[in-house]
Amino acid sequence: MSGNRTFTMIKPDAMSNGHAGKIIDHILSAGFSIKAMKLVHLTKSQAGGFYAVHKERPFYGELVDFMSSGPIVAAILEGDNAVESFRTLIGSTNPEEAAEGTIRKLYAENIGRNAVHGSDSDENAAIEGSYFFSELERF
Ligand code: FUP
Repeated sequence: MSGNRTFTMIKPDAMSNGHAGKIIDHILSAGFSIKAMKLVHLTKSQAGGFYAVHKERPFYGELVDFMSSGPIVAAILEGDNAVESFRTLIGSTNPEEAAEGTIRKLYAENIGRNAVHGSDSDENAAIEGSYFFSELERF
């Protein structure tokens, strides 16, 4: 059975381009509700920890530099079949391949600066949510 929660981040490119409000509106209009949300500026070490699974990938250094380059908005979202339906809403990792109308198609700059994150499994949604929010904050 699929879960009803996922984790997202509005990344530094979308923040500095002034797209955060439109992205939140897009998410709410799609029927998700916000269970937790905060603005944070990750250190390199915190960004590296979040993306530790990609440590051996060639883009890891660039990804960590980018994700610690400015503030982000982190949030836990609730909705039916949340992980899969949110990944459909945001579109492919590479905005050039993302479907029309998806958040990445609308707001991402490129595959690295791709506006938003969405968890890829229920298990990772729980791990990622607890990376940013204490038990008290995850109501
Ligand atoms: P996604 O699940 O769509 O966020 O994509 P991945 O988990 O494959 O990648 C995580 C992040 O690494 C992406 F959001 C951006 C970055 N990345 C690159 O910079 N280059 C790549 O070729 C692939 C991913």
